[in-house]
Amino acid sequence: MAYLEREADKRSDPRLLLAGARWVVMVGVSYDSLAVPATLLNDPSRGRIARYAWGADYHDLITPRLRGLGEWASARSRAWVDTGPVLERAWAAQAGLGFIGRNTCLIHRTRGSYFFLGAILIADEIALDDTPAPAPRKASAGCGACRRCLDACPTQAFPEPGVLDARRCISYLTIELKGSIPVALRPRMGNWIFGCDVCQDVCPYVRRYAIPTGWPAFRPIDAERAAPRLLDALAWDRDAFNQRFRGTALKRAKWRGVLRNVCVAAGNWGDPACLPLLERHARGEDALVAEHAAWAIERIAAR
Ligand code: B12
Ligand code: SF4
Ligand code: SF4
Repeated sequence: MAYLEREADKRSDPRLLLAGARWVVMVGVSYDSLAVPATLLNDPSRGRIARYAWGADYHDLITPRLRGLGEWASARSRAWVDTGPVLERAWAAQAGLGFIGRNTCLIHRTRGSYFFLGAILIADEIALDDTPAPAPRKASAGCGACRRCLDACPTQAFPEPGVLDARRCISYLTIELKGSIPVALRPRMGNWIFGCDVCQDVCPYVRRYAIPTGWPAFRPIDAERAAPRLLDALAWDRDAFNQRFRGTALKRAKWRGVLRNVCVAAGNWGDPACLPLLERHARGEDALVAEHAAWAIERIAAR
């Protein structure tokens, strides 16, 4: 994630992104879908996908709408969701959308944290209408004495409350990391094959207040989109993967990245039924996938 370092100056001064920037509009778009039962998601014979990626790719859906809103408000604007060098959580907290929890997510006190953040930068003066402004919202409810996320994180990625060591985070390991997953962390990854929701799933704000998204496109078309069977996933070739996940956020990790993760999940499941497919991948041309398949075979044998 070297891009984080490269654009530090822009992150700390939005005027470097848009000359004369005067306003920041922060938007939250819920992606939570309660459609898939936890028993299915936790089934070790299935590979689990983080909720935000169950439906259509949020970049494709949200970015044009943010841009449209920016253009409507001003002749000079820029907008991003997740892709821009902007401190989305810090800005959202300042805008009153919520507080930054010990799990480092932006949490709304009556919506939880299963929502994307979008940012619009606006350079011109906005003509405000006469509608009375809503009473200023208290940004913070806060974590209080709770530390559920810190204790539940499978890879112990929080060295201290509110600080995430991304190198240990399953989200980083399954999506951002392009090379080999550290062997010591593989058994802790359980059945996650793309992203991770544990530190949000356990959060009382999420458990109490999560509401289904109003955007049908973020709902999975079926349970297989949220947690495909590992035996099916091991059999996908590049074309099958691309066809299944076209237009979703999974294309970011690409077929070989997801297959690498599927091998780890298969090793953690430990069922010998995976062996024929794993052996095929262990003999395959892709060295990265082959190494993870060999690891899984050893782990199943050790059981
Ligand atoms: C890099 C990144 C990751 C990394 C690192 C995450 C992390 N916690 O740092 C990895 C790959 C691990 C990751 C994982 C996930 N991510 Co992510 N990620 C990002 C990304 C692209 C950049 C974050 C960033 O800038 N980090 C760098 C540090 C320096 O910035 P920061 O922590 O945000 O800000 C702090 C400091 O800057 C400082 N600060 C405050 N004010 C100021 C002012 C100045 C001038 C300066 C210099 C500093 C400063 O305090 C801030 C708050 O602590 C953002 C999108 C974005 N552009 O913001 C999404 C984003 C944070 N991710 C998101 C999501 C959904 C996830 C996952 C839930 C996905 C999943 N299910 O697998 C997980 C959650 C893991 C977790 N517990 O955080 C959402 C969060 C939504 C929310 N409600 O909070 C975001 C906002 C994307 C989006 N647009 O929706 N992510
Ligand atoms: S997303 Fe998962 S691995 Fe990452 S910090 Fe949260 S619980 Fe830990
Ligand atoms: S689980 Fe508890 S400590 Fe963690 S973010 Fe939620 S309220 Fe805060």
